Amino acid sequence: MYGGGNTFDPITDTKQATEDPQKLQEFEARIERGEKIEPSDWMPDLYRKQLIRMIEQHAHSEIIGALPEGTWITRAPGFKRKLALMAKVQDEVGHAQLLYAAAETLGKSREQMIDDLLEGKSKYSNIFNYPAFTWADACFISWLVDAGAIVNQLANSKGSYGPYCRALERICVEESFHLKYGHHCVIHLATGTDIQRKMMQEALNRWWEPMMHFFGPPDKVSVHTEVLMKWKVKMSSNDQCRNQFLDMYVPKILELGLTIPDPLLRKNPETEQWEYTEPDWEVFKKVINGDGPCNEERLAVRRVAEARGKWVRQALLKPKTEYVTPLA
Ligand code: BYC
Repeated sequence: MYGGGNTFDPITDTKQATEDPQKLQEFEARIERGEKIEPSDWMPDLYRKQLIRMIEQHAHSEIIGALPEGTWITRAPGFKRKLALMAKVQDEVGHAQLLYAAAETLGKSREQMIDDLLEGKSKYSNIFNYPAFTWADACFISWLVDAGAIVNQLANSKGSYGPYCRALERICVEESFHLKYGHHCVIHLATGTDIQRKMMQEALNRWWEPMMHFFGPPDKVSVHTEVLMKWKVKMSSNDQCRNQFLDMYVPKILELGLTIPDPLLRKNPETEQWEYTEPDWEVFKKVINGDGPCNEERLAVRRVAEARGKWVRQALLKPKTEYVTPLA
C-alpha cells in the first residue's frame, strides 16, 4: 500500500534514478502510442505518485466544492432551483466517489486520503475557500467554476491513465448539465431587475481573481506540468486551459451585459492569447496552503461529517456486536 500522504519532492522525485531504463522506455513508448495504462501495468513510481497527488486533490475538491453551493439548497429561489441544485450537489459528491476509487487503484486507501485532507496535508481547489454570500455567488460557481472544470477535465479525459480518464469522461457528462443549469441561473439574474443585475455583477467581481487562479500558476513557474504533460496525465497546460476558458466564456459574460473586473483583459489578435492583469499569486499561495477566507470552516464541516458518519461506516464493515449506534 502506498500511504505517503501528499508530501512530495519534485526535485528528487523527477530524477527517477531508481527506475529500470528498459521498463521506463517501454512505458513511455506505450504512452506515445496513445495506449491507456491500467492499474496492474508497470508504471514509474513518480507517475504513480503524481497521479495519486492529482486525483486525490481533485476528489477532495469535489466534496469540499459541494459545501459553498450546498448551503444554498435551502435558500434557493423556488422549488425548481432547489431541486436542480440538490441534484448538482449530489453529483459533485458522486464525482468524489469516482475519483477516490480511481486513486485507490494506485494503492492509497480512501481512509488515508480522507485523513490527509482532514489533517490539512492534502490540497484541494483554491476556489472553494471563498464564501458564497449571495445566491449570485452560487450561480457563479454553477456556471463558471463548472465551466473551468470542464475545460481542464475534458482535456485530461484523453490522458494516459485508464481509471482516471474513465472517471473524467463520466464527470464531464454530468458537469455539462451543471453548466447549463448555472448559465440559466446567471442569465435570469443578469437580465432581471436592477438589484438582481447588481448582485450578479458583484459576484463576478468577487470571484474573478479566484477563477483566474483556478487553472493553477503560470506555466513558467508550474512545478508539475512538464512531467505530467510528458506522461499525458495533463493534456493541456495551466495557461492553455486559462486561455481556452477566456476564449469560450468572456464573450458569453459580456453578452449578458456584465463587466469583467479587469481593465487590461483583451485578446491579442496576433498571438491569439489573452492578456490580463496578473492575478495576485501570493494570495493564491496563501489560500492553497490553508490561509484563505474559508479554509478552516471547510475542514471543520468535513470533520463533523466524518465524525457523524463513523457509525455508518463501522456498521457496514463490522459485525453488529462491535459497533455502537449514536442512539444506544
Ligand atoms: N487549487 O505545478 P502546478 C469542481 C497547486 S472541482 C489548489 O501547476 P499541477 C467542482 C498544485 O497542487 C474540480 N492548489 O500543479 C466541484 C501544486 O501543489 P503541490 C477541480 C493548486 O498539478 C464542486 C502547486 O499548486 N479540478 O470542478 O501541475 C462544485 C503547483 O501547481 C491549484 C481539478 O482538481 C488550485 N487551483 O496543476 C463545482 C483538476 N492549482 O501538490 C465544481 C485536476 C495548482 O505540489 N487537477 N495548485 O503541493 C489538475 O488539473 C491540476 O492538478 C491543476 C494544477 C491544473 C489544478
